[in-house]
Amino acid sequence: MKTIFSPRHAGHSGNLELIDGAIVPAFEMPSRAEFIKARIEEVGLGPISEPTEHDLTTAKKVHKPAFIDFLPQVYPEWEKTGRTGTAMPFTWPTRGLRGDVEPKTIDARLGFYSFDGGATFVKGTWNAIKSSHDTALSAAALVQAGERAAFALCRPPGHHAGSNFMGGYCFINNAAVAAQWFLDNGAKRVAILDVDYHHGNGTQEIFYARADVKVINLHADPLVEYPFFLGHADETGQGAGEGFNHNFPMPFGTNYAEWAESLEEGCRRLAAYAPDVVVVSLGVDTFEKDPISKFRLTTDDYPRIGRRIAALGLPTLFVMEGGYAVAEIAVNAVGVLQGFEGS
Ligand code: SP5
Ligand code: ZN
Repeated sequence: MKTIFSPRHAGHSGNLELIDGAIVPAFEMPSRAEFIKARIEEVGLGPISEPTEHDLTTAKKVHKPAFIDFLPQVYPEWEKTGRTGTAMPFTWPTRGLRGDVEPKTIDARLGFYSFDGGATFVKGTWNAIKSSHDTALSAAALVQAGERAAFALCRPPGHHAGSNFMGGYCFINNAAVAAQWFLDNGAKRVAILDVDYHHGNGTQEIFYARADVKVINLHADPLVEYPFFLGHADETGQGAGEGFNHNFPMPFGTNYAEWAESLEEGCRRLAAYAPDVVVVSLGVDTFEKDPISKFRLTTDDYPRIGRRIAALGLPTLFVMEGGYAVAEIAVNAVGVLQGFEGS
């Protein structure tokens, strides 16, 4: 399987986040992608190449154009205030506040375009976001050109980013952009299978009223886990999209035998949709030793996930999402891809 990877991800580095009541170095860090790249080379998964540049036309179909235009402005505007370090929001237009008037200052606009404080910027962040977006589209083009599968080693991740907001380490929703790109290039139906530990709230929101993208999410129950405010089983889509969104929330402590029941039902519904292509939002934060998560999958389980996805028999684009047990995520993420390839 071919991999697309950009060294430009590394400029998104040194960010801080608020977690457990403290400001700490962000768990979403450059070594994540570097370990995965090294593991691909170690096991000989296949060639690794850099993305080509893609314009933001497709991104502006799944996101509001003004939101996409905001992202490259963030750090220059932050610096104009005389600040350095990590740019992050601290006020959000939640219930009872105006979400329809874009304010003018950088602090206000950061809050306006996010749902939490988890999408933070340093000087190299926009360049990394753009490279991650280009990585997804370059890998999608490989599948479009006839590869059975390809791996977009995206960093930063994307599945928490919605049509008009960032959050949860995510800025542009790489999987959603890739799905839209497949539709714009001949696919009639696309399925997104999100196996990250956290609900892919951004992906769900983007496609919620659409029947041309089926979204299947396996994740920790939002009653007790981030992102808390979306991801329940009764969210099945709306309007033309009714019946095209499928959530499988699971309790803390879920092991592979239990998780695989949701995967099986998700795959059954996916196959019934008969999509032209599958986009897998590949998070490996379901791992038992993940530092911010509470499922119990083990390293041996990840190739099993890959084998089940391969059994769908469909062209497949893997898009990297979360996973924070830094050394192990490489073995686990590449384990899914090896399992897909039959090893
Ligand atoms: C792409 C992705 O996986 N984003 C995840 C963002 C999670 N942000 C909030 C995490 C809160 C974790 N709380 C538990 C901490 C245990 N010490
Ligand atoms: Zn996650």
